[in-house]
Amino acid sequence: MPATLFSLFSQTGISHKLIQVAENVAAGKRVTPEEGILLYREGSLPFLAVLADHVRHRINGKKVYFNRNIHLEPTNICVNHCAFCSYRRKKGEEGCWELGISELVELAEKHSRSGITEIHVVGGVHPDRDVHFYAELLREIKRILPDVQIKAFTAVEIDAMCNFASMGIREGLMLLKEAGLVSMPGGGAEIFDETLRSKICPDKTGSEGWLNIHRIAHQLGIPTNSTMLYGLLEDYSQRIDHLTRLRSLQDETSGFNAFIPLKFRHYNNRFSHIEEQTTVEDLRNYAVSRIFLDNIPHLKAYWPMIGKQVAQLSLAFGVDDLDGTIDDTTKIYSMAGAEEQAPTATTAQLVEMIEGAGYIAVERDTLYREIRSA
Ligand code: V47
Ligand code: SF4
Repeated sequence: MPATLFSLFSQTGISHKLIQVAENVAAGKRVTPEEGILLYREGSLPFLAVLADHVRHRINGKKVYFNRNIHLEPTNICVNHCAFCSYRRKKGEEGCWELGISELVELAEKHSRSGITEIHVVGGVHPDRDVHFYAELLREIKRILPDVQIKAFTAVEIDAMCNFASMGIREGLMLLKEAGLVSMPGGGAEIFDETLRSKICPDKTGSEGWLNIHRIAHQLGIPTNSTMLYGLLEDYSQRIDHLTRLRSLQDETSGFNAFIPLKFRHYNNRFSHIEEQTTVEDLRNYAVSRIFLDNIPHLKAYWPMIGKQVAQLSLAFGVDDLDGTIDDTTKIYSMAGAEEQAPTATTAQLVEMIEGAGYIAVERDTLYREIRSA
């Protein structure tokens, strides 16, 4: 770190240990788990902002990516019982839905008129829908919209749909890839710490299972995203444990495109009594994630979860991806109490958010190939 910045930090009463971490980061060295915990515990908002912005510049310059996308949520009927979920319903319960293939394709076609390049498919684990059903869905979408890229199914959904068809994960993923899957979203990771995981999502795919499904996807040439659910009972060392496991897998495969911190929203679920994290803590979390995950190229702020204003602010804390236009097609976060009850952003709005914060807006496709710079 240049001497001027070093002396600036020492004048603000920041500990010698933290300044040492800053020097290492400035020199391009990897942050250890112990240093990661220190950043979470002691790093002030402006200190973390400077370091995270430094790392984001090294990896992405001043570019901020977005895409034109919609979500398709085939069903919210789910065999699992995650205690933080506000979305899941039992079969026949009020508020449940299950859309058939033709209804889903009709929805996709309707939204395609706005020029989307990506469809993100994600939903509950429906007990009667296996990998053959979902492969057929992808084939039908591709038949009608051959140019649209499909990012679909969390590792948890893949695990269950293959299991229901008595098919191995590798075989199932190959079938889905053949049917049109180009990428997988990062959901279902929650928090890897096994003790906490067994409290918040006891019947979900385990941590090692989640990581292994992503490993197999990467080996098959299917890039994926990664997430961490935060603000729900975990401590900083459990967050760093989670990030360390992601970083190790990325060292092995290089298959993760993006990391998306998912803020626990507490409306209408079994953890409603837990206060949500503050905006300052959200921004600190983006920054530490950017500093720690030196090998995952993109850090995404998912604005339907966090709101457009905080998403714009997050750009100063290492974020370089604002997801997409969405067009009011997802219910996961509106049902959990997010500010965005009908999440929609125009391309112009996303560009304005990015340029307004002093960055360069770049429209991307699902695989982060640049479509156009504003
Ligand atoms: O796995 C559910 C989370 C995830 C709540 O890859 C909750 O581009 C907070 O993974 N509070 C699914 N989080 C969504 C997801 C995602 C979203 C956007 C983009 C991408 C991507 C992936 O939603 C679940 C779970 O971690 N979730 N309920 C809640 N109350
Ligand atoms: Fe089902 Fe996903 Fe909700 Fe868990 S978070 S209950 S897997 S829909």
